[in-house]
Amino acid sequence: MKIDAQVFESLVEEFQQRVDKALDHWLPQADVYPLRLHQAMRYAVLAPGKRVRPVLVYATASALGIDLERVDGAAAAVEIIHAYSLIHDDLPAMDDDDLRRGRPTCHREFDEATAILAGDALQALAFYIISHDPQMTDDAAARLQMIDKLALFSGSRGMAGGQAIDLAAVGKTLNIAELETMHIHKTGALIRTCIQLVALSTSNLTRQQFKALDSYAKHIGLSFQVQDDILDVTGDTATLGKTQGSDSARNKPTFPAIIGLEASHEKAQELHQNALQALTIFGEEVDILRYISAWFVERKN
Ligand code: GRG
Repeated sequence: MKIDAQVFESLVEEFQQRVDKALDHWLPQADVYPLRLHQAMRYAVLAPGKRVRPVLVYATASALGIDLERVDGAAAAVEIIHAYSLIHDDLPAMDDDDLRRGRPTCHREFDEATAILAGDALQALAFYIISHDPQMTDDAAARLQMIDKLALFSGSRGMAGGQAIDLAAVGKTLNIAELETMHIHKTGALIRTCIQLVALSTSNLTRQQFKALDSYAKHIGLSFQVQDDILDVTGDTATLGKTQGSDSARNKPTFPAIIGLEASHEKAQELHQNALQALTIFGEEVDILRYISAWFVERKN
């Protein structure tokens, strides 16, 4: 399919709606016992997020000619892991935030214990989906590898580890390499997982193609975070749906704080170009991924 800006926008919408259906399917209904926990899980996951990780999953699958049914489970699982990380990140023990996705954070809407449990239960649910979804793969070894990747990239050597580095860095001076290491783990690892899960759902990908896609994912994972740091300075709370300026208020190391705003924009552009460079072995079938990279550095929320 030939992609232009309008087609891209409608595909993003289609993918967002598609994952919302999958999420609704996998999340326990709000009237199922224990009610309050299930309500909190649905509240956090189904809140209006951008769904960039599921969009990346579907976009990669469509670029590679993989049926979208095969990756519905992966799309739901990565979004659920992401939602759990947001719930826990907002807790008083971590960032202590009141606003998320334009709504009160989970612990504000419910209570702290329920929010902790909702995050815990969501993490378990993501692994349940990967281990149970019959559409993902017929190959038990591939399914095990998907579980392995999700565990590795979301755990202490991935996202949760990045969060630990982040919490330890508050009020400290990091150099740019240390800042990148933190973000590569905290944000980049889950973005890489999106592509890895899709790659595991097909046997038609060469080693060279896989490496190219992984390199693309590494670059957009970091560019997404650079842009996030920029928006913390230049965005507004209403558009962001979370409290603007909270990173600098908490004295967190960010790209603008370390290299300045202009150099941060340049860094984001450089990462975008590197991501495009990684895709040069492919043709226009992966144009959707090129558009995603541009979206990551141009987004306003
Ligand atoms: C393991 C507790 C724990 C946390 C992991 C990912 C993370 C660390 C914390 C979330 C907070 C944060 C600001 C992370 C950086 C990644 C990021 C930019 C998250 C926001 O993601 P978006 O913009 O959010 O995709 P929406 O709401 O659109 O889904």
